[in-house]
Amino acid sequence: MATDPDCLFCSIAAGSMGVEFVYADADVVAFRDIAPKAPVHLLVIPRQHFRDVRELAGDPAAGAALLAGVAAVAEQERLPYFTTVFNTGAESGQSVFHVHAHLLSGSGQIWAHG
Ligand code: D5M
Repeated sequence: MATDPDCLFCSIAAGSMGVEFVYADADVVAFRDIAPKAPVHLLVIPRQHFRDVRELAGDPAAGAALLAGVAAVAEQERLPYFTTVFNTGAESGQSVFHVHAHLLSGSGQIWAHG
């Protein structure tokens, strides 16, 4: 499995940063965003390193596993609705170049992440 020793989210996924996982399986981990933009703001990431959603698209099984992880987290956290955002490229607001799904929910509002 490809990981990048210089990548923050690879280190988080490896468990070496002490970040608490809300959810984990063989392919993905989920944890709380450090700067939440909604009452529920989780990040769901593959254990394997992909720079962004474009690179992830080159591995359909990994892409499907990430989406399955998003659904599993939502089910576990009993979220009846949620918004999922993939920022792609610095101009979009992507600041960590390890693909991650923002999962936002709560308070009956529509949440976006810029
Ligand atoms: O989203 C990257 C997100 O990652 C941003 O919302 C902050 C979050 N972040 C950065 N470092 C951490 C740690 N250490 N724990 C939890 N969350 C973190 P982007 O779409 O790239 O802007």
